[in-house]
Amino acid sequence: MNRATVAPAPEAGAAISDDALWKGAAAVLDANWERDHTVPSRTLYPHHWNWDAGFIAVGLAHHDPARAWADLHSLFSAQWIDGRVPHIVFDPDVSERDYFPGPAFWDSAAMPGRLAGLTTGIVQPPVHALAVVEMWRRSPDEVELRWLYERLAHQQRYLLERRNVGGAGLASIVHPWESGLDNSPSWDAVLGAIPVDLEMMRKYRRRDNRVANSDHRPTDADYARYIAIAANYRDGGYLDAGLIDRHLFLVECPGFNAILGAAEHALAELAEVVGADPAPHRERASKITRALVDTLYADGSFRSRDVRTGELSPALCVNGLIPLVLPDLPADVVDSLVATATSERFGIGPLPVPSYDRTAPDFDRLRYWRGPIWINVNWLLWRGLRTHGRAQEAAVLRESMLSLVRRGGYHEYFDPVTGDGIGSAAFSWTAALTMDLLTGG
Ligand code: 2M8
Repeated sequence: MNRATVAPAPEAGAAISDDALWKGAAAVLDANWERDHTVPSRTLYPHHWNWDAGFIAVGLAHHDPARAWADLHSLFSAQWIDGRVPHIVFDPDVSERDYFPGPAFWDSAAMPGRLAGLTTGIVQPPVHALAVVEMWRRSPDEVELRWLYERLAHQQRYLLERRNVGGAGLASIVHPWESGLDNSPSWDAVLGAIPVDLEMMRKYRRRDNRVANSDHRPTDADYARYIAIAANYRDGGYLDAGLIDRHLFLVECPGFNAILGAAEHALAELAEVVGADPAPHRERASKITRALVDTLYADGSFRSRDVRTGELSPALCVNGLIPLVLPDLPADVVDSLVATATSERFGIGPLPVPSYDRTAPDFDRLRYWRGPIWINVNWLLWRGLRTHGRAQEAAVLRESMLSLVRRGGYHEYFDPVTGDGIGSAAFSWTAALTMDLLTGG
């Protein structure tokens, strides 16, 4: 596939049939396929990303299942010895100049814990088991399933054991990038205590701002902190022991942990297929749900927690609604999450849920994870609503996601006021999840 190929976005406002929407999504996934994996976007993200691969595999399971299995196979081939699955697996054929921070910054080749490939040393939310259930349902491949099951379970053990920094049975993230919601207001309080060294940004050159509108991206101050936090973790050899004494960013994110719990439920299903014992997965899943409710639930939604201070973030962000994906969430908690999701703060309706509380004074409709609408998190909420029998809200959310893509194209994110597409125009997870939405899941 020619690297320059970018699938055309549907014309804004055009009445697009489901068939045309499907074909457009397939064209994006085909154009973004590279040898043994799908890139999130040709322009902004030319490597193999961790949680993107999970969402993309859900769409590929409909469109080209062999590619879904191959994509996850190549991602998990880069799993580290301790079980972590890196947040980026770098394509050795892509120039260091085409993404920052690239392999030279992460220096994973020097790390004894790495097994194969040039990678980062941080992780992302473990959505892959959810995707594998869908892949198995639509196009079973027993050899691949067995291969992946072991590695998925190893990933869970890494997150639940080595990352249980706070001791409550939840995984801590060590970097905002690990949440997938990079510049979410969820981290503002924690980041506020970390000094900004803008000199650092003169030493490095960001590439994202050269290929995307800088008003839609994280600021230089954000990036200076991202680099400082990543460098600190890297300089400690990416080791997790003793992090509490030497790392400033340690956060329990409700979205990350809800996905971790949902992954245990998915692994219980997969365990039955491969002849393993599903019971430990179910036990771990219910422990995670309990820990989430006991530790991160406050005032009708979930908040992230600074593990060093024990403080809950005051910011009400979309990650606080993601625990809806947990089937064993208590009914009163489900009710309050649905109430928040349908309130003026997030307002499931003509438009899907934004990434941040619409009524917050610093709601920013254009800046990345500080307001814009993202399809992947809405897709998780859609699954959660169906899990809890909220068919009506689920149907409204599905239709609002589809009409957004029909109008704006397969964009990376969307303006929560106008519905216009922003960010990368031919974005893989938007295309992949559109396919799943079209089939009704
Ligand atoms: C965004 O994050 C990357 C860093 O991982 C970046 O801004 O360069 C996020 O939206 C993240 O969730 C996503 O996985 C990644 C690739 O699509 O882009």
